[in-house]
Amino acid sequence: MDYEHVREVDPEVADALSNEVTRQRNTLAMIASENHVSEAVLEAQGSALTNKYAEGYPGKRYYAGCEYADRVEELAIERATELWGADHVNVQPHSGTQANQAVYFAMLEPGDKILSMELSHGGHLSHGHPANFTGQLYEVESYGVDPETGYIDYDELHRLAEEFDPDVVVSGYSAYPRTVDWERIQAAADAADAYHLADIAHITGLVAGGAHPSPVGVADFVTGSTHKTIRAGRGGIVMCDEEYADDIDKAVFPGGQGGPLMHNIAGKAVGFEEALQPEFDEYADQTVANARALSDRLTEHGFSIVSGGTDNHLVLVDLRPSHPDTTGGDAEDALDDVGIVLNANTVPGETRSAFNPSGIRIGTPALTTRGFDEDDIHVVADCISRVVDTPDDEDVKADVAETVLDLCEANPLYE
Ligand code: DSN
Repeated sequence: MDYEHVREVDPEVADALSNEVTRQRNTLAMIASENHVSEAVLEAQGSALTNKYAEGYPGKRYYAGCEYADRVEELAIERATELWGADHVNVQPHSGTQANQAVYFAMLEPGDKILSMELSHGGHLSHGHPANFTGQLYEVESYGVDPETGYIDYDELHRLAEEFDPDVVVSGYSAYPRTVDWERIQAAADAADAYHLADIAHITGLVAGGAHPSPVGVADFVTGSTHKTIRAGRGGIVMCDEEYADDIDKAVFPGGQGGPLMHNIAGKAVGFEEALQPEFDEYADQTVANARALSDRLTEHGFSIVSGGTDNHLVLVDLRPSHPDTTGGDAEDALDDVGIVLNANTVPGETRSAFNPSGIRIGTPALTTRGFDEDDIHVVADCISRVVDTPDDEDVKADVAETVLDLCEANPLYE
């Protein structure tokens, strides 16, 4: 990846692009929402389809010359339908947030009510945060996890649904490490005669690979991102029953977006084809096995894991019991210094700020793509523990940085 054409025109950007590839090769990407797509997906996203305007849908475009755009979008839709089994799929949302926006725009009026997970308990900005359009257009009530167990408090969620009487209940999370019981959330939505939007952004790949139960066929709407655990081109997706198909399509275009990003839709099609291969189920299972191995090993090192473990691709560590003087930001910075890239994260019962919270969120999707197994993950957990225990010890950091490089070289990326 030497970006020779870019280099001829713009050496500064070429340097940044190749430095980014080197950074990804030589560091451990443990941000739970990130992954490494294949070179096939990269190529599709860098294709000439970026030049094409294709407002509308396959066979019903507002511009000429869309025959190949149509083919690519039809393939993305067919493959998504096979992967997740929904009646209707829209692959045009530019992101997961815009997928959610389409559902709200299709089904709600300004002032309607959303019941969703509190951000610091694992929710998402686009589920009703005051700084997001959702928090400004709609009335929002939050549910959360049980402070003792770290699991969703489904009884309280049900009670809130009856009391608040929402128009939509949102499930699906950004920092929740446990299996979601879609049926119990559907029961709460039914009790309020509300729609149920399941945002599976983080776990699209786990659901497609059979490593997490699917909300398709339970919730009215299922949204997601296409570049996280599913490892396809960057963007979003909306799935729904046939009865909502027209409303959703109109809400995506022309309701919320103009021309679709056809090059990214090509990347989605290619990534979905990869995810349809039998190996992808093994990838999904290994991602979860690696997260469990990480959680178990960090527990042995004395870390406090929110909910006591994980059922999915991420581990949420509350640093307060084991490292009361270390913030999530301190840990993020010290680990970044040695090539372990993750993010500081709020934890349930947060006592610091969203900007410098008390936890770290650690994900295994990208390392699993590189071929890491449980033994490798144990080494990574040992590295995390050493650095967080002694964030200012430069000798420890130098030693860990060497181990990180060894792991990267043993599991190469974009050779
Ligand atoms: N930025 C994503 C995450 O890290 O969870 C969500 O959009």
